[in-house]
Amino acid sequence: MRMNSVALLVALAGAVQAQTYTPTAENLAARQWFEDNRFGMFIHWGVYSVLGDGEWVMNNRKMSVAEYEKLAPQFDPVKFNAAAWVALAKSAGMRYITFTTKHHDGFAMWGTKQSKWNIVDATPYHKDVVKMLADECHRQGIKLFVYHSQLDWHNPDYFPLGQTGHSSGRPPGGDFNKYLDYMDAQLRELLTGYGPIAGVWFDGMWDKPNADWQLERTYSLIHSLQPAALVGSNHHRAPFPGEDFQMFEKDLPGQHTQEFSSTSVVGSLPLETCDTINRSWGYNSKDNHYKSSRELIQYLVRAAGNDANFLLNIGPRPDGTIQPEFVERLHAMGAWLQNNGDSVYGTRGGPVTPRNWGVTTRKGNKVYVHLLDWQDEVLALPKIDGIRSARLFPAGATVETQQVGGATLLRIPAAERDPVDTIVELDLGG
Ligand code: JFZ
Repeated sequence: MRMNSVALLVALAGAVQAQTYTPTAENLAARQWFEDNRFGMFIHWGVYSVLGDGEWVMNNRKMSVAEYEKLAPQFDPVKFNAAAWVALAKSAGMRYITFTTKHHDGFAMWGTKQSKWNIVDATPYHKDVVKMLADECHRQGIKLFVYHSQLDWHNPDYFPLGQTGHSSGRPPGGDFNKYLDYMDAQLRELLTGYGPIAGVWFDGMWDKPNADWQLERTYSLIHSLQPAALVGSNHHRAPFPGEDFQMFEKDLPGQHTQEFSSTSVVGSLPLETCDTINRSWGYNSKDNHYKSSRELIQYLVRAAGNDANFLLNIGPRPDGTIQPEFVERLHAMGAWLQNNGDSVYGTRGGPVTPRNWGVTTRKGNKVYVHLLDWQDEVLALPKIDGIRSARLFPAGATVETQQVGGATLLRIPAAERDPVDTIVELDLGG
């Protein structure tokens, strides 16, 4: 009787184990690196950039594959300068780049051998920009993640169709398993020919949420080729086994400000949230709704206070240049991080949960209180014990604190407040 239940338990544990993904030590170290570095550059760039109307233009304008393929001969980014792009990311204080290797239009930004629908074979440029970018990232010490769309509006084997891509004119009857083989073969190329890849940022599974994506097969392929590569997917659901970070789009974790993330749950993996500088991911020549540098810096700080990274997007122009409105804001963020970065990099979400007035971050025995939107002289926090000193960061002026009942009061005269972020560093000693 007893033996039987033990045997049952062993069998159950085995079954659970089969579905449990155990990250390697180097993967766990990479997760820590990811959380410590907090700020990355998202780049949406592809043949769609030619039309200057965002990365969804094929679907939005109901273009057929044949019509859309005419964009490739027009995509000739002669001014693309990988060194300058990577240097721009670094000057913004960004520590990694997530690049669209393949978006929903299926176009490969590297010289894939799986299809001629790629930048080397189908454009007059004939160069492998993923290779150029990867080499430059490695040279300048920035990590490279690859964005990869599981949704594909171009490949005839992406069938049955999901919620999008219905005007592409592909004949019905493709073989989805063949498509998944194709995707894995492309991922194998990216994970073997381009040096260390920091991670894979999947997107598009939401197009066919109930299809058998064979995630375990794809995820274990990635981890077998590069164990430290962090897998994440923009599916807006709780993480699946084999994923190493969880992402939120245009949303701080758990805030549910976007309709598509209303059901997302914050799990225990490292978190990342992404957003745009204007309102477009891919280059959009008419979109001039730029966020201010202040808003972008505050978003980065709020992300850190929510224990999340911030992946901020640029959509370069089709000639390979980056518009001045983006460059200007990135430089402003970099300048701010030069002075204040110690309160962001290497931190985790702090002891006070995010509030309307701002957030807290922590690192070792230091707590950083970030006042982002606070007009009054005194701020009351839930009581923080053991404060040895409180000072403005980085300037150093002492901040008066007072413990009153269940609260810790900070007094910051108006003259000492910073319109972007007033940072108070609390030293908890110990
Ligand atoms: C996706 C892409 O479609 C978009 O082009 C861009 O790359 C962005 C970063 O990711 O956008 C999404 C993904 C999921 C939903 C909405 C937009 N969704 O689930 O509603």
